[in-house]
Amino acid sequence: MRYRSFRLSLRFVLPLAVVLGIIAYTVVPLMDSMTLRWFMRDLDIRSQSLANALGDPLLEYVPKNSKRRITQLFDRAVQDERLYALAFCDPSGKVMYKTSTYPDSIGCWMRDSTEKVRNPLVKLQDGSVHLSESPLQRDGEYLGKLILVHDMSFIERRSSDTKKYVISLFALLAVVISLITVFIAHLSWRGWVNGVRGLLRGELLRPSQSPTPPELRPIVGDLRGLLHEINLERQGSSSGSQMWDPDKLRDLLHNQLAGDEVLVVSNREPYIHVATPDGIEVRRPASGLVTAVEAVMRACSGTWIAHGSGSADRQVVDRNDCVQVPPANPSYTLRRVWLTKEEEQGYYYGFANEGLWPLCHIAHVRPVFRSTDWEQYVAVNQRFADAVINEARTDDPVVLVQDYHLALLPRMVRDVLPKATIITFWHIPWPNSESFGICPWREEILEGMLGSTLIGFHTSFHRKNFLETVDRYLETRIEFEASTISYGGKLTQVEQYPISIAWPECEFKEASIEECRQAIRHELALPSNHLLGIGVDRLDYTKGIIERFQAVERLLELHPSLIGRYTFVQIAAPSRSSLDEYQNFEARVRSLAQRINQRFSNGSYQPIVLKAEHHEQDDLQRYYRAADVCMVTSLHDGMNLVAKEFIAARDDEHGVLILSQFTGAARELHEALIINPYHIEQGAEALFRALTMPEIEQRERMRSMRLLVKNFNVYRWAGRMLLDAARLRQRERIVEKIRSHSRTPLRRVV
Ligand code: ADQ
Repeated sequence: MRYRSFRLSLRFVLPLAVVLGIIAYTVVPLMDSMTLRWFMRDLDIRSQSLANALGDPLLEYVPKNSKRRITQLFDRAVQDERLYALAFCDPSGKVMYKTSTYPDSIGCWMRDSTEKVRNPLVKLQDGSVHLSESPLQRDGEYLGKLILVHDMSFIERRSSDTKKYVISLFALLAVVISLITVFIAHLSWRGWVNGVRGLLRGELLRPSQSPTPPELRPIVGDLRGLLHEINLERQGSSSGSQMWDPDKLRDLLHNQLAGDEVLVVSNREPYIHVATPDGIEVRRPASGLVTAVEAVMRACSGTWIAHGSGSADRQVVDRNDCVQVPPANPSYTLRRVWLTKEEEQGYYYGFANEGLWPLCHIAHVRPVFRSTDWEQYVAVNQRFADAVINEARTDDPVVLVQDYHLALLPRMVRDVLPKATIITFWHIPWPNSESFGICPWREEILEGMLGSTLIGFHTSFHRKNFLETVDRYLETRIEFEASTISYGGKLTQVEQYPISIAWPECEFKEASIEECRQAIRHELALPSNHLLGIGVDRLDYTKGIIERFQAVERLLELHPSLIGRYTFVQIAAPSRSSLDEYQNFEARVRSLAQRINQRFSNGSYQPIVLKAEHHEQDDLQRYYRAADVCMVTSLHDGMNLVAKEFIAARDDEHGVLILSQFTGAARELHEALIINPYHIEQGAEALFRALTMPEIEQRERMRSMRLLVKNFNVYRWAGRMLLDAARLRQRERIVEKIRSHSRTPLRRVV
């Protein structure tokens, strides 16, 4: 209380002191000099008119040397209270006539002893006087001069009076200003305090509840983000500081989910059986989703339901369409769903990859939406949902739904298994609400997804885009602070879970970095000290492969010394090749590589080596370990696991990662060289910087990124999601118990 009144009085005193200070140090001196100048000008005019008035009588009396008359004239004149004294000097500078008041020290005034013109203001013992002189002439003959001495004390009196008035006026003004300041400050402080209080209570964080004052809007946004981050951090830390690994994930499933049944459902299967002339081969598809989720499934067993797309898939399944995987060391069940060619065309190639994929990625390829594709999409989602329902042994399984191919499935499963805990993870970006609004079936997609208990995105940006999209197109209740959506009486939590990779366990004991460097250079017929860049992607227009090649070309233009010394290897797994867009893209990639190679080739030297084929993981590791630089230049990417795989592969803490700012990974891997892939010059500069980066800098950057990827690995990604699911599940069970109790009639107490 005392502090508050002190603050209030401070708010009053402070402006007052400021205004008074200004008066004392600037206004008063300024005013003094101004009034003095005014009065001096007045006195000069006045002296001139007095001298004129005295001129005629003097012209008469001076030649006659009439001392009595002149003295009388002077005495009459000095009766004016302001005229203090008068004197008349002859041409030789001698005082001839003067009033008794005329100070001797003035003499004939004009010049002092050093012959300098005197200041008209002279200080005498009694005060200051003002001097002026006026020559007396008759017919061109100089008779002498009249000296007029004016008393200045009246000026000082007037000046001090004026000073008093002005100071009082300013002081009054200062008081009024201070009071107004205090009043306004008080009002706005109250507004702020209420605003901030509301903010902290969360009122302003819920836009639907009360309008946010404009000045608090930026803070509200920041605070919302911060609260969410803190929440996530709290959840992360509550899950233990120990590093996440398969054992910890297994423990979590046993302890938190009490060994509940886990079902994964995705379009892509983790193992594809392919018929070859040499028999059946098992392949791992080039897919970020598979890379991540497979590691989790190995840890927690359960069943993975996916489209059986391999030519020999049917040959290896049992009568329930299941096969145990991984083939070398089976630890979970793969249940295959069979699709006809038409279904695959409409649902997978059509709606998912010609519609939703370009819709969610800003890569300037127009999405195509066809009603026939949509019908297949609905039908196939139902097929997968039926498979989940059939596989479920309990009525409340934990179902992990993967990606944009299965957006309708959560609602379909929820309708049959209302107690299921459904976690949907969206592996690709979520666009802003305007962009998503292009989809003719936007409401259906959103409703389908809201059948989930939990929806995950890689970044907070995509999470917010999703909340805003739902807010715009569906009648829901959204708690932005808690990141929940209430729709049709069901609550969906929306969170960000940045995906990652499984940190390599063996730390690459088989082949050292040096062995990999030499082996790969040997295979490519390059000298052992040749500089090597690497890119690893599916052949997809979102990955920025064209821009990457252009950056290599620009690098060689700018630094011709690198021609013949630097080669870029692009490993590109063919993907969705039956779509025109992808065929065109592949053709463009090939022809660009060819053009650049022709331009810079020299003997056997080619700056770009394009390996448009699938590679096994071990092979990819060798390339990662052999390269000096890895380029990830996606035009838009949910996360991008290649960036993390490269980092994990570099146990020598060398090598530089060039990373597009439009990947989710760029939000975590700050020590990479972050670039805008559309800016070709920037890409070329980053390449040059990477190739010439001192070892110590490479080490520092790589060490920091390795620590992050090691700790924030895929087990943590899955663990955090499952922990959240366990909490939500627990809450649902409690709510269910309360409901069933309230339905039981109370026993009458007799
Ligand atoms: P993808 O678009 O498939 O994944 P990404 O994250 O880069 O992209 O993962 C690609 C995976 O395929 C990596 O594990 C890589 O090693 C592998 N791969 C790439 N080219 C290969 C090749 N030629 N041969 C063999 N393997 C190859 C989607 C989203 C991403 C998100 C992931 C995971 O588009 O943004 O990071 O899901 O959520």
